[in-house]
Amino acid sequence: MQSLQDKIKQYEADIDATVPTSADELETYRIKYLGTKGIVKDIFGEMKNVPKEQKKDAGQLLNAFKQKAEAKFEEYKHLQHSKAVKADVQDISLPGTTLPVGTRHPLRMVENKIVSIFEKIGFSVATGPEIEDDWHNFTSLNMPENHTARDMQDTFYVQQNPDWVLRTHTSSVQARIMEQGKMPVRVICPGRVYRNETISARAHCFFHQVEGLYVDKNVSFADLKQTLYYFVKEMFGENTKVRFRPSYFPFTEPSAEMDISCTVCGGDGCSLCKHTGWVEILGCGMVHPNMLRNFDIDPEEYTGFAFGMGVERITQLLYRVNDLRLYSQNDVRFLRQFESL
Ligand code: 2U9
Repeated sequence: MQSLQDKIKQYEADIDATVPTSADELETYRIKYLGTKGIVKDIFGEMKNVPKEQKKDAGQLLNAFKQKAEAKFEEYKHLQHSKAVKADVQDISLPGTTLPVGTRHPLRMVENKIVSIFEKIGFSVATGPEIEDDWHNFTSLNMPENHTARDMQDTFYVQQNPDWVLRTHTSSVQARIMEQGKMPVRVICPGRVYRNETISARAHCFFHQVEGLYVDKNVSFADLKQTLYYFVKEMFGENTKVRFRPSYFPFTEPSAEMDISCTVCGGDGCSLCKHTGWVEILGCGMVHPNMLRNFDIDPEEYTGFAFGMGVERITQLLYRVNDLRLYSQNDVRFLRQFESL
């Protein structure tokens, strides 16, 4: 009995001295005293050696010891959750994780550049819907029903309503501006347009345009030429040469296509310019009098010029991208090449 009392005293002193500070330390304590092979169990086993007349006292002693051991565990039980809490705490002194930063899409960069060039000479940006009605996409633009120019454009029709189309050009935005009837008009219209084409390196079912329109009193073909000369020098460099060839567009009369000296060979002849030294970059012309009448504007009082270009074409000439599909595949190996621009 004496030795049992001594043992318990020692263990109790040990329990008093134990101050667990973590879930792990508490678990070590639990296993040591309260586990299936722990001290409490072990010491209860010693009851069998206690003489019969002392068993009652010994039992009380052991129960008190067991309660003390359990009370200690209960006192620090809250530490069991400390692991989860700890994991939630952030070390705010650690350096931040760097996230990969995206870059502007090459088409967007080129579009921004085109727009900023025209903004410098007083054009403002106008945008409009990509789903258009027949009037704004065709009829108001001098392309009445059955006009052959409609066939040139491989239109996507909206199934629910045959009057609706995916716009085939951003000219529909200019139509909406003209409709407002506020003169003068000097707008630039960037945006995505759609054509029902089989996708290949040279054709896609959507592409991007920037179209411009200037309508005022006394606007002449000379104004058109000077505006486009300025654009070409800003976009492709001071030494770039320019030429105009007669063409046809339903919106304009007279109409022209504009070429610049080849951006790859500078005019000497290469595969890009098919050995001509020239590459086509845009279409343009004087706004057709019928169009002005469609918007209740008197062609005797007002004249205007308009032009349109494909952003993919300009990007191809600047960066030699030779496959239209690359623009929409989102392959980062392609996109990263434009990171530093
Ligand atoms: C209004 C008045 C005039 C828009 C014009 C072009 C010439 C033109 C295309 C050529 C190839 C763009 O990249 S492309 O698809 N466009 O050449 N567009 S004049 O003239 C307008 C438009 C609206 C009210």
